[in-house]
Amino acid sequence: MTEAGSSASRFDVVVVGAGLAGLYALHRLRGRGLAVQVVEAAPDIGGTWYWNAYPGARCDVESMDYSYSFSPELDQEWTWSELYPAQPEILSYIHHVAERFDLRRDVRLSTTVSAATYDEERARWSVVLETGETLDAQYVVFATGSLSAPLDPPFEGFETFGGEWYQTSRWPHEEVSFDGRRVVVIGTGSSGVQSIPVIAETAAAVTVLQRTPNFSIPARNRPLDAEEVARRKAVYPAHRQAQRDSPSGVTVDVNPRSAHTYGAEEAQDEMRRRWEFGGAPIFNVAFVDTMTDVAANTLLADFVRDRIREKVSDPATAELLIPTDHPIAAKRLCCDTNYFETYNAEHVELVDVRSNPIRRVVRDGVELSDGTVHQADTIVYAVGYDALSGALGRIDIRGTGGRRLADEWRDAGGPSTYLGLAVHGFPNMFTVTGPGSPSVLAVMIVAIEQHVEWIDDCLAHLAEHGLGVIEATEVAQKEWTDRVEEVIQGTVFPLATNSYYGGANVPGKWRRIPLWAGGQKAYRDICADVARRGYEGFALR
Ligand code: N01
Repeated sequence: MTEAGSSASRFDVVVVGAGLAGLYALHRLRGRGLAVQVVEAAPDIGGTWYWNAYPGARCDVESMDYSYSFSPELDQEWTWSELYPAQPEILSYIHHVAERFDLRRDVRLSTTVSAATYDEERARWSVVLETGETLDAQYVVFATGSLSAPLDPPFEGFETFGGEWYQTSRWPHEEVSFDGRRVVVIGTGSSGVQSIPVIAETAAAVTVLQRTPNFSIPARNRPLDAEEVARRKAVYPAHRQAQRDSPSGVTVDVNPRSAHTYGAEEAQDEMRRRWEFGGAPIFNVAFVDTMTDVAANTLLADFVRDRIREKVSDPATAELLIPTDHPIAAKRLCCDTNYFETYNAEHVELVDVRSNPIRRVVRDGVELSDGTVHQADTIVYAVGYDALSGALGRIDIRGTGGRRLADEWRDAGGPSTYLGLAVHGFPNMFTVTGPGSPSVLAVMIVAIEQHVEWIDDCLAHLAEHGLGVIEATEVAQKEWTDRVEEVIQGTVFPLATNSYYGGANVPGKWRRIPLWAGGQKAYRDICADVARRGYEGFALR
């Protein structure tokens, strides 16, 4: 193994990305004496939680669940202030972890990786930086995130706008004021749903240009009091294990009963109880068959539709806000604070740009197809990401025989991986929460820890057995990709035909859902079995 510091550009492992995944990979792999270099494009660590500093940005998983579980001491010493953590608090937590485990010294910030090429003769990767430098490594770990390749404003003329404009996915770290401003917001996914109510608190006028409405569940966020925190901390280790043993990474009350076993009133009571409790994780498991049975799903969707009608005073606005084109939770379920209520304010207007699409951005606002111009001082774009494979696709990754990862996946009609961890033809390369794993269907930090620990164990196994190369076999990759597809086809996810889960939001992108929908725990067990059987499905040498 390479000695740390023996050569400035030679490492055992290069990790791309210094978000929650890359930082944990650094901690684990360095802890075993490997020379690790993390490369991060942003000016600071944090990944998603660095970039998404938009007003209202908050995690939709409870803070005491959405944090690293690898250190019981860390669990005890850090105290969250709110049930659902806001972006600044998560970023502070990440900074704390980096200081506590002395991570920053092996992270290179403001450095973009442009290419990575596998040299078969040397069995090593050359990781090329935008600076022109090359890092040489035995292994490369892409901790690049599932929702990290932002889409630019997709409108002609966006750069000609005379006012200020922002992207939720690349929010500046300086104060942005909406005071007295006319703000146009484009996009009503999770980012729009979270930011619109906060922007409306100070803006003079807010115009939301909505193409597709989304389901959203009230977060019912609140401060955490000392007693509750102490109570939870007392059972933290057992709670962490329960998270790992759960279907999605959180220990919510999963209803084991089918919606079909309920009488009408009893079903309403069950859904009402979950709605009042708040948060998306408990709501989409209201019935065991919510995600597999259209009628069960419709029952839940109709319940939310009725709640939207109750919340929004103007019936026409309410109808516009009600999703009708996809099953509930088949696109990522949003979680909000006062989202629907915001449309009751006099200065907030909802405009349907499905029937009258955005034509272009002009100097003083946004012009629709019928010629209407919505005047703006500020435009906020919350238009989403080239998800799941986008960050990997933006790097020129070449494996054996010069094969390009992006071309392989394009030609295969979508990402093809083994376990979402490795790709045939790309030896010694790992992806953390890659396509083909539970990824965005699981609580991300739980999924991250599982992947990083699996990779760490794998590298230990190779070292112990005097091996230096690992590659997914073509057969194992095909079988896994088929299995992922088979599982997703047994769910309602494919009925959401315009979801980023299936690549629909990026013109020309693959159209399949490369997500393991069989549950986080089942997936974890499969990965553990693969390792136990001597890394079955991988060729080792
Ligand atoms: O992105 P999105 P996001 N004209 O893709 C609209 C995570 N996240 O950043 O649906 C008009 O969901 C587009 O409309 P349509 C979470 O996993 C989590 O909001 O394509 N509109 C849609 O409304 C989430 O799912 C948290 O018709 C256009 C919006 O832009 C994921 O990140 C918070 C348009 C994009 O929505 C992505 O969420 C934030 C056009 N030409 C994010 N192009 C939490 O933890 C796009 N749109 C709570």
